[in-house]
Amino acid sequence: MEIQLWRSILCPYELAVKELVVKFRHIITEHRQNDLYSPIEQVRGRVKSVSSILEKLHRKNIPIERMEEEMEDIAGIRIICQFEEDIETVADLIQKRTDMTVKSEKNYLKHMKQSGYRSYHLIIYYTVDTLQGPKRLQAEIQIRTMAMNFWATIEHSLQYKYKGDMPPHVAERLTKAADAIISLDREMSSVRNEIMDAQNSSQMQSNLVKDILNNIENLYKLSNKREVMKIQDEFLRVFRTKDLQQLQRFHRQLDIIAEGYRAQAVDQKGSGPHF
Ligand code: 0O2
Repeated sequence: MEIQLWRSILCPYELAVKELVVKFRHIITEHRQNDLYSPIEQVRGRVKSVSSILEKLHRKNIPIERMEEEMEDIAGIRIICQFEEDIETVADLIQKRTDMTVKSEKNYLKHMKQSGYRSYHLIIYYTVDTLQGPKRLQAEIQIRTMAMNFWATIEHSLQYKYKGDMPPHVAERLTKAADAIISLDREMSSVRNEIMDAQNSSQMQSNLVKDILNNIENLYKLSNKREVMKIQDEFLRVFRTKDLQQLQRFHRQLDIIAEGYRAQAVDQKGSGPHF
């Protein structure tokens, strides 16, 4: 196939990957802005390289004309979660969306691959708007924990190095490592609530500080500078106490003062900046 033709075939997939990455990253943002724990930690995306497409077509005996129907992972999204429990939450979230339709699912958590590979895969239909009109295409979403991703990345590199002919001693080590990953995920799940609490508090503090500094900055423009300096000193004092409740109280009081001057911080939960 000519290079130009590959480009035009892959172009909508590039758009789909970009859009999907933005949408999933926005889920992280929405959670964090609302002081909520995000089940998604990281999102990455890629369009399969031409050489990797050709290799898979050959391996699976797929005629090139059937490529778009039969190859489900030309567009690929990888969602990384902190805990195994988050994987199901994310899968549910995807099921409920109106802008993507789930075609099929593969649960390699319940049914680990012989290699030791664990991950949750969803194939979705997703429509992009192109110059030629709307185009419905398929994308693969892989959802896994950081630990599972670590294992899969290493194993993938070794598969590439040994070209499917992995020496038994390496395969054995990978199997042992896969067991260790299962234990690690289990251990992390057992302290999940404590970790989530700590992360929520830290996110809440970060949102409060952002809001307070915005208010102080706005007040500085609108009210008595000496008063604002005093507020700033008080903020630093409260901040140094590391007491979230004190910080919340200070935030509420400052909000009332700022309201009086119509200098409230721009709503972090949605509305854009005022002109
Ligand atoms: P790449 O380079 O990641 O794009 P198959 O290729 O037949 O194994 P199938 O039936 O198309 O896969 O779907 P499946 O099993 O859901 O696998 C699709 C993708 O999952 C693979 O894409 C890998 O990314 C990942 N994957 C599946 N099995 C393994 C495994 O044992 N180890 C690792 N590291 N990753 C795996 P590609 O096309 O193989 O490659």
